[in-house]
Amino acid sequence: MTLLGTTTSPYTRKARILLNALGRPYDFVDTRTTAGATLLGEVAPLGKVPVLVVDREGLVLSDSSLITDWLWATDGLAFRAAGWDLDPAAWADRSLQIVVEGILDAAINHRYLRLDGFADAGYIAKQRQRVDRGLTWLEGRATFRLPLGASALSLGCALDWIVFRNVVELSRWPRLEAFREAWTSAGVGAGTEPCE
Ligand SMILES: N[C@@H](CCC(=O)N[C@@H](CS)C(=O)NCC(=O)O)C(=O)O
Repeated sequence: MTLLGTTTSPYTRKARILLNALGRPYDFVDTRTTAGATLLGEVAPLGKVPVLVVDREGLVLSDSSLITDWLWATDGLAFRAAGWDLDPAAWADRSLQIVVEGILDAAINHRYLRLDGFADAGYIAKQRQRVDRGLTWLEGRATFRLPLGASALSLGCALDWIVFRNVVELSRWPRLEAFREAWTSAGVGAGTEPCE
C-alpha cells in the first residue's frame, strides 16, 4: 500500500494514525517531492491528499474518511482491539466529525488564501469566523473517551494542526484544550505530529 500525502496535512495524518494503529506496512510518499507530485497527478484528479493506493486491488482511495471506512471494513476487529470504533453508522459521531472537518477546511482555506495575498474580507473573513464559531460550538460537545471514534480522530488532528499553524489561541476554548491534552497524553498520534 502507498499513502500519498505530506507531514503537515491533518487529513493525511488521520490515515497515518489508522494505518499505524493496525500495524499495516505502507510506503509514505511525500507529495511535495517531484516524484510524489507526479504520482499524485496520475492517480488523483482533485490533487488533494491523502490518497491511499492499494496496489494489490488497483484501488485508489482519495479522501481521509473514505480511507477510514475502507480500513474499518477490511480490519474492523483489529481496530476494536486497538481501542477504536469507526463504525460509519455512528451518525451522531459522524455529524460531529462533519463540524470538525468543516472548521479544518475553513482554517486551511483561510490560511492559503491569506498566504496568496488576498485581503481578510468577504468570503475569506467568513472562513475565519467559521473557525471561531465552530470551535465555540464544539466546546463542551467533544470529550476524549475510549473507544475513539471518527470525530475524535478528526478533532485531535485538527487541533494539533490549528496549534501548529497558529490559527487561533486554543486557550480561548479550555475544554478543547483539555481534549488536546488528553489526546496527546494517550499517545494516539505520537510520531505523526505535524512537521515541515
Ligand atoms: N475531504 C478531504 C480533504 C483533503 C484536503 O483538503 N487535503 C488538503 C491537505 S490537508 C489538500 O490536499 N489541499 C490541497 C488543495 O486543496 O489543493 C479528506 O478528508 O481527505
